[in-house]
Amino acid sequence: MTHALIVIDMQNDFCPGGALAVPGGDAIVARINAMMDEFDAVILTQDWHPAGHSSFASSHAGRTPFETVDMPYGPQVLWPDHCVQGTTGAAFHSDLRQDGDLILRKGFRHDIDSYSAFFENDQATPTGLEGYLRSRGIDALTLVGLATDFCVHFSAVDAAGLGFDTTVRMGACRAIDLDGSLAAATEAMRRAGVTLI
Ligand code: VGL
Ligand code: ZN
Repeated sequence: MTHALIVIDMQNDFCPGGALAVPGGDAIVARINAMMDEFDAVILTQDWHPAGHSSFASSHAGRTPFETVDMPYGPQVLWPDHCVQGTTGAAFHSDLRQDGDLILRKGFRHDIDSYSAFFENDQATPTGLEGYLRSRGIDALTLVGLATDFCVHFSAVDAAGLGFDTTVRMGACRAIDLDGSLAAATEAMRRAGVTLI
C-alpha cells in the first residue's frame, strides 16, 4: 500500500487565540510533525475563504456564529470570520512542518463551504484531491488535524466512500464539539468504515 498522511487545517485561526479556536488545537502539532516521516506522502489542507464568505455569520443579517441556516445545498453552520485568504489566521501554525508534498486549499468559493478535502458541502463539487492521490498510486490515508467533528470527519467519510483505506488518528485531532457533534461524527466515521485509532 502507498500511504499518505493528510493533515487537516492546522491553521492559526483553529488554534488557541484564533478566530475559531479549537480547544487544545495547538497541542497536536508536535505529534503530527513526528508522524510525517512515517508516510509515503504528506498533504496539508488549508481552509481558505474569501472575505465575506457565505459560511460567516457576519455575512447574514441578524445571525450569530454557531447558528445553522439553510443554504441551497443544505444546512450550514455559521462561523465567526476565519481563515480569510492571506491573513495570519489562515497561515499554518508556525511550528507545523511545512515540507509536505501538496497544500490543498478549500472553501475558496464565496457561496459554498467545504469541510471535506474531497468534495465541497454540496457533496458534489470535487476539490481535485482524489485525482491527485490516485495518479500518485496512493491507496491508504491517515487523517489528523482540526477539527475532528467537521473537516476531519467529512474528509474521512468521503475518503472511505471513494474506496481509500482510511484511518483517523484520534489522538492527533481535536474537536469543536458543538451540540454533540463529536459523538455524531465518531459514529458517522465508524459507519462509513473508517478505522479510528
Ligand atoms: C472547519 C469550521 C469551519 C474545520 C473549517 O477545519 O473543521 N470548521 N471551517
Ligand atoms: Zn472554514
